[in-house]
Amino acid sequence: MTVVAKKLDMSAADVAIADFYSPTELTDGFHLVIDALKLNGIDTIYGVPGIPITDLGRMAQAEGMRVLSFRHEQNAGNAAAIAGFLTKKPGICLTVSAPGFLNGLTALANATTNCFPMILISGSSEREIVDLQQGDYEEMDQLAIAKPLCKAAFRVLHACDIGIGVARAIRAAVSGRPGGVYLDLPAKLFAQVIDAQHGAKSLVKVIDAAPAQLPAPTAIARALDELRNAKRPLIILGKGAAYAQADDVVREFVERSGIPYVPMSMAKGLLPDTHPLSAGAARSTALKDSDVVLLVGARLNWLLSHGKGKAWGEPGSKRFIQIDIEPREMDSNVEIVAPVVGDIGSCVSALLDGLGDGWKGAPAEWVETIRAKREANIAKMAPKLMKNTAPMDFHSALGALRTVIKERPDAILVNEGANTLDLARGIIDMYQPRKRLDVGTWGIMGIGMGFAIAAAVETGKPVLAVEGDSAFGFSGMEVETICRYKLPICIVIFNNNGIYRGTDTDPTGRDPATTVFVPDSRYDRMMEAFGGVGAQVFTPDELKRAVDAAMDSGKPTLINAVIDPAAGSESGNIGSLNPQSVIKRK
Ligand code: ADP
Ligand code: TZD
Ligand code: MG
Repeated sequence: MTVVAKKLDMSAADVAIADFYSPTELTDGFHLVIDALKLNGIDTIYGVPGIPITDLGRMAQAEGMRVLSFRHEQNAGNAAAIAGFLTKKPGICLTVSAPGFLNGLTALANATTNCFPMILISGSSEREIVDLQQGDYEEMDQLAIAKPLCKAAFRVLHACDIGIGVARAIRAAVSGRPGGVYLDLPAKLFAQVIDAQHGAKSLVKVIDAAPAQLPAPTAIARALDELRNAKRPLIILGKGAAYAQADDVVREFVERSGIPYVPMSMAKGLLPDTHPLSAGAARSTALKDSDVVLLVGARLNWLLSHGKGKAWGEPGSKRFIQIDIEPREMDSNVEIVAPVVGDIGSCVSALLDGLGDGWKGAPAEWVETIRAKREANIAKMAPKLMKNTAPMDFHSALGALRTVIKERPDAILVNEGANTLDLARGIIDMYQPRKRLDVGTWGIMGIGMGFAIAAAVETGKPVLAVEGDSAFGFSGMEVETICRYKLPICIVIFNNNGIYRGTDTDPTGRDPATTVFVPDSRYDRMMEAFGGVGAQVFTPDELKRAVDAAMDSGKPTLINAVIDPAAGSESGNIGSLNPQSVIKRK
């Protein structure tokens, strides 16, 4: 009793009285939540404190967990989401009720969309009052609101159910297709006291949270038949393949099969982008002219033009094989002639075994076509990356950062923006798996600082965050968090004075245009305000030197890279998605 009573801040007299009446040791909701997380190997929480979870954070820290406090829940949620992607354990985001919960919910929905495992744990108000809508402090029916936006949502009402609640949340987040889970913990739960032994017994250590899912032998045989009959086979690696951490077997399969591959954005580096079979720089040709396409942890969503249309060449020219853990992903956009349902490690191993000694390699003519196209495209791009003049454009600035990552392949690259994103994705080669973290399936702005912080915390590696000036603004206040925890993060702002470009004007002459910001802003001074290092650079050489200094020092650094405001194009590479008005008004 005494130990627990002290944690509850009882006076000495209260403790004596409690000891007299109750010989057994007690525990409470706070401690059971912490014990349940720790029992399952979860050691880090990202969140924002407040009623009713302030003490939960404090106690978790006191119990040895890493608890990182953010300035806004959305950034804490993004941190939790990417922690999930990097570690295959659910990242935990902890928020207060209604507004804090809603701020975290965007990140939860984004995690679910991207198939990242995370658990949003929010404190909530009194059920009796919420359900009668009597106006409690931060009243909101959070469970109902979360449900349609995540993979699963649970509420725990009794302290003795915390163990099961946490276990269900963990299993739901990481098993099958990973995703976001909401766990609703009402204020009253935390202070509920139960017998400590009973409490300890109620905890559940989740066994085999994400069990291997073996593909059916017939599915493997069907897929191999398709590959054997292909004249122009192509592999597309998606972020599911990066998440799966089956790096060796994926690499072996690509190399043994000799089939060219295109990495999706966050799968870059699974094999080095400089690999002879990489078709990254020949993407258009590879998509258009291939005849059999093997998708590995990549969905045929908008990022792959839904598997149809001009990007994929002649209608009917393609046969798709798809490896995915989610059976319902098959035929979501076009017919999948060889669905392979299972986890990527097991499926790719089975394909590799099936290639056997009889596999003759991919047709040489096709491999050569892709190689030639890739080399031609790389040669065409090269001079643009080498200019060393001011003002910088995207290409010349990215040329410098490309060299930084080549020299520091274990650094993690976080990337968001429009031009800053699309051009960096093409220009900066990645050399190791799970080193490129970006806006993902939704193309969402605001992931930058949350991703950067969690990447540094979870991996201990240096982080380079390449940010459009608009993109950075969505999570910019977290530079204080970066300074507070002294994280080895170097932020480079591509400052072109606005969204896409900094040159638009309001035709009426009244206000700034909708896409422009205060010109020549000094974002570097934001970092200096909190004790970090700030720098402003005008040329690629200056940029390279400043980034190298930051990465060598490991100090929080923000580099304001001045980019020609006229250099960008509307929406980067995806301007065609903008609807066009046909109405002309005078
Ligand atoms: P990208 O954006 O890189 O194309 P997507 O997010 O569209 O990637 O696709 C990732 C896919 O990977 C999802 O359909 C998901 O179900 C799948 N996936 C995630 N983890 C695994 C795994 N371990 N085994 C098999 N498939 C997985
Ligand atoms: N809000 C959210 C949450 N996500 C979004 N994707 C957008 C708004 C729309 N949007 C984009 O798609 S890119 C972008 C916005 C606002 C910013 C582009 O400006 P930037 O990049 O400065 O970050 P460039 O280099 O100037 O193109
Ligand atoms: Mg910009």
